[in-house]
Amino acid sequence: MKVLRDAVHNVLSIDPSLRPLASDGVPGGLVEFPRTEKREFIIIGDLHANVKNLNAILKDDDTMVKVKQDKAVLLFLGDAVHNDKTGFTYAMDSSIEIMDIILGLINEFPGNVLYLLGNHDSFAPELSKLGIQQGLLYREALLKARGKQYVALMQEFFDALPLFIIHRYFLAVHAGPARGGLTRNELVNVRHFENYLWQLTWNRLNETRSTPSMKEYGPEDLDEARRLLGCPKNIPVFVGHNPMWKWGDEDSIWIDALGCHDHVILYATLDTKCPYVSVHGSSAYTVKYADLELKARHFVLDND
Ligand SMILES: [Mn+2]
Repeated sequence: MKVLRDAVHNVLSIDPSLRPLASDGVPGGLVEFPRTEKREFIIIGDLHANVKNLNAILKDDDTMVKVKQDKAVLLFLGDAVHNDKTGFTYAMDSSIEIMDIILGLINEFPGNVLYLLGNHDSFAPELSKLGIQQGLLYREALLKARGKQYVALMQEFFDALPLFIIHRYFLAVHAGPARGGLTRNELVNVRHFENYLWQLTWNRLNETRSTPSMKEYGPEDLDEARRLLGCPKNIPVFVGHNPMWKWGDEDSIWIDALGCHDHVILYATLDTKCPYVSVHGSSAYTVKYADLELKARHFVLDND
């Protein structure tokens, strides 16, 4: 309980010079880093309760050493919970476990760990995967494991999360831009615009290339989002949420899908490959792969 309470406090205590307050005085939806920001940003896509992949990323390439030394920031794109693999959509223990790890990271390094709100970071009944209401199941599991107060506090945690990052070298959001983009003021006050809140956490790429509906975005919306924020035309936009499995499951990063430019969809749920992104010193980001053998090797050694 204390871990979660501290995490809510830490998320709400992000420096207001980085995270402007909304009009009601509550920390807003936008975190914007100054142009002088020098740290490496390690961007992690949807984990969907894949604890192994999270640990692999944290161990890869001295990630945690850099975070401890204030040389790197971990940026989670949301949706760390709810295993999305067929046959496991009922399983909620891994969701509780992965949030324990992330909440611990937020508390240990509040200035170096950011978690953006995803559509799965919710107890909402409309969250359903293969007909299974994962939001409700997660709530039930938490209720059983941790009690009523913990569930209420987790809702506070969801409500405290920022949704959008502006950095000199990139933009990041869980699902994608809102149709036609949003201004800074709208991003800061996004919790007052239910429709925008929904779009930033649920929007999908328009795959048919027809006129997009209000639930879809395309290359022009990415361009409008960049323009409204005064960003360079080619600034990369990192999102999770829209895996393109139909193009294969050899990898879980999709760059410039469906006619978009400087657009990266990032997922971290595969058992075979675990991509993540590093941004350091320029918009020329690096795609890295965490070593998924690491844990298996340790396991063997531990059992010797
Ligand atoms: Mn999502």
